[in-house]
Amino acid sequence: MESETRNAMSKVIDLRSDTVTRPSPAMRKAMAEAEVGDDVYMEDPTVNRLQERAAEVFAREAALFVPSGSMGNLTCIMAQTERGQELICEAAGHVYNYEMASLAALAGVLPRVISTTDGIMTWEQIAPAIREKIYTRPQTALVALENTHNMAGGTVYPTRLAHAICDRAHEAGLKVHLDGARIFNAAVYLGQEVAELTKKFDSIQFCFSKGLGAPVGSMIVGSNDLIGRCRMIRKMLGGGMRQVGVLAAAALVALEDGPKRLHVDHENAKLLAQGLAQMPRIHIQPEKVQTNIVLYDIGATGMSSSQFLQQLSVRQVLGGPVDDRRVRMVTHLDVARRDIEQALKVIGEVVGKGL
Ligand code: TLP
Repeated sequence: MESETRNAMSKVIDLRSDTVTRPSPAMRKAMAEAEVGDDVYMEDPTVNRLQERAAEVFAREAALFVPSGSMGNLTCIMAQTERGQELICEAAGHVYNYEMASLAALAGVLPRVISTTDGIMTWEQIAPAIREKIYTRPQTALVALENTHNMAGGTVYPTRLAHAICDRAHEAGLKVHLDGARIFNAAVYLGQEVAELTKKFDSIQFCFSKGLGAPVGSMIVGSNDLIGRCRMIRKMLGGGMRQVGVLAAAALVALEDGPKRLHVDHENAKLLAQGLAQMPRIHIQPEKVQTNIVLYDIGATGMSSSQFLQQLSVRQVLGGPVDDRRVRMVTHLDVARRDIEQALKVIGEVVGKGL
């Protein structure tokens, strides 16, 4: 009781990311009771169950549990490229900006980036970036899309557009990878199944540890052949895990229960965006918020984003900087509507007060 009171008093509203959620009581119970074995021998029954279930949900042959989204993306890139080849991705994409340049440092692949306003590439933008087949040129091997697009504010690929990119890329002899860290958010927004959204991609990576609420882990989904190659690359990267069923158990709960409540995060993000739109010196277009990520510009307040965020953090509200003017807030399982109302009150105070 005493600790509950202390928690309530010191409640921080953490909107830095949907990665910050703590495992739910159902996840903790599943973790405690998980049957385990050595997954490098492929003998962990809970991991095997999770992989089979993920393959089933995505209507694919196979799946592979990996420690993180970053390792999932890198593993898929390495499985589908050779050193010295090129990968086409969006300029604000995660694989290019937030994975320690692993695609260059470890995969030996050169990124060719395409700038867009909303993170959504079209085939018309991609086609001119494909290299000619001249032997002195690096050769394009892979196109990587991100759905939802994190740093464009959780934007969603229209399914027909993503399918068309896959079809055209395949005709051009290229593979297509999906960084689907938040693909379930996209599915909820579109009212479509993840299997439908992703059916034409050669490799898919999705995260359990974002909106779905698990503490750790991501999944690669694709053909038996792809997953066989990814298993070897995962081991090469040090990602072969042993009695990891304790984590897979939480991920199984996340996979079954997580998608059902993502619409709540989207409603909370809308509420936040609409509240922000009414504040002086904050620039945001709330109609552009599609899922659980809210980006807004605080430049007109005269504060930098780090100064602004510092003012919020002393009042127990946390967000993250995108750049000097822009701030990102992400809704998730551990924030309720009343937390958003409180965050708006605090932001209103800070904006009203200025520096
Ligand atoms: N994103 C994190 C940060 O790294 C920015 C966040 O807080 O949003 N793909 C996408 C689209 C992601 O947003 C992330 C994480 C990853 C891959 C990597 O996942 P992890 O953190 O599990 O390696």
